Amino acid sequence: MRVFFFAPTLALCLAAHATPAEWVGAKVVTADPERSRVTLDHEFIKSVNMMPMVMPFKAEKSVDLRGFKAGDKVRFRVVKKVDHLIIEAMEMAK
Ligand SMILES: [Cu+2]
Repeated sequence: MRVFFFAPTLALCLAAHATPAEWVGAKVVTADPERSRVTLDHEFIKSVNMMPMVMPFKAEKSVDLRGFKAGDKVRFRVVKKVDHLIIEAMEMAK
């Protein structure tokens, strides 16, 4: 039984040490759902200490970009993958 509990426990431990991604406000500049790419005019991103700017992002396959167009006010979460950022969630801002 013990061996079955080992892997989940380790995963939880690693997750607890990762910086939790926060929601960041942004405005859509361009959206390319076919290539899972979106250019955002984003606010300060605390988790990676990035100043506000316009920049392109790649989104995870699970993020559906079809509902977004230039000018939309959104909020998104990014995760750091080695040397780049990838969007793991994005939705319209309220
Ligand atoms: Cu940036």
